[in-house]
Amino acid sequence: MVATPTRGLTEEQISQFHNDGYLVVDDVIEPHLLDAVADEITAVIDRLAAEQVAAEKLSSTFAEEPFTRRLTRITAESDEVITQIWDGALAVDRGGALTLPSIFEIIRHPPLLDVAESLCGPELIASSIYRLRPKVPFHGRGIVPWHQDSGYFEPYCDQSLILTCWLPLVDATPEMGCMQVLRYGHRGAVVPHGHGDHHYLEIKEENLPEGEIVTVPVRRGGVVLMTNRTPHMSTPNTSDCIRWSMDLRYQSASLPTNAPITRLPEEQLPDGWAPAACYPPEADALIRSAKRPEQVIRTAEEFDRVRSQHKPGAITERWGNPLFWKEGGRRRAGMGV
Ligand SMILES: O=C(O)CCC(=O)C(=O)O
Repeated sequence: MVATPTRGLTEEQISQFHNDGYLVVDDVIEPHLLDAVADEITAVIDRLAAEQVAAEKLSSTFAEEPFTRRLTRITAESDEVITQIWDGALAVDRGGALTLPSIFEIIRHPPLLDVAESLCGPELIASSIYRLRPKVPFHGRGIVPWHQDSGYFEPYCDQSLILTCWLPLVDATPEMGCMQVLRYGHRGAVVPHGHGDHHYLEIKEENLPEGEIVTVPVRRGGVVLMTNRTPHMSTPNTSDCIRWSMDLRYQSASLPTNAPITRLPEEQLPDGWAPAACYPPEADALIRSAKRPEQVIRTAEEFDRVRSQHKPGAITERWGNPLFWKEGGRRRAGMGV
């Protein structure tokens, strides 16, 4: 069955998002696009698992297992495959390229961009801060503590909207460790963050803003939208299936960005800001534009080129924390966001 593409958000949905700090939208991503992501990830797992078998660290590649269980079987014997996936090994076999084409197709999926445009405006930047999360049952790394995404971003973007689109590749239920959000918690400032386990930033309970904890199950094809100040976390996966999910981020091109674009007159930033970005370590890309369509990034190869030419900028050591990022490095373990 093909989902009916959503043509952006209604006025009511937009106000609900701004009021609550989050919104669930069903049937945004067409199933065949999610199937394509699962297929490409499976090909990567085939390769990584075969390497582990050859190194005698794994007894089998477990190729007969379904996508929702295979990594659990592998991880029971060796953590190396899942660790490489968490750390962004998905594209090692493309000569350092970074993005699976199927993932890029989701990043540029028109119905998803329609939703993002409803909130961020028509000149849209896709951030490279996209994450693929294989949340294996009872595996510690998938448990993400309370945080606001702005805890990771530069303070000058605190009051701007950087939209997180969290989308599962499988139905995400409470047992599988779907998202929890603090409804209304986005209304104030970015609160202090410290370091939790697995290098994720964490808001201590006493620093959590006022709000109502809401568990947010979402069906495959749906998206959970959050602001960058919305406190959120995810609970343990106590089911017997892997909660595969991705989180993507969008913002307006008028905000600080390192995307290689010609800024429009109305987008000029104060001196010294360009090419400052809300998250300088990773590359931004123009993903939709009516005013400079020739600069839009349209293929995974172009996206990879922007990413590989990007010179990671330093981040403000806002919480007195050690940097997660190494100059010249790529995504590193623990880049929780
Ligand atoms: O997927 C998760 O469990 C956590 C996701 C998250 O924290 C995020 O998207 O910012």
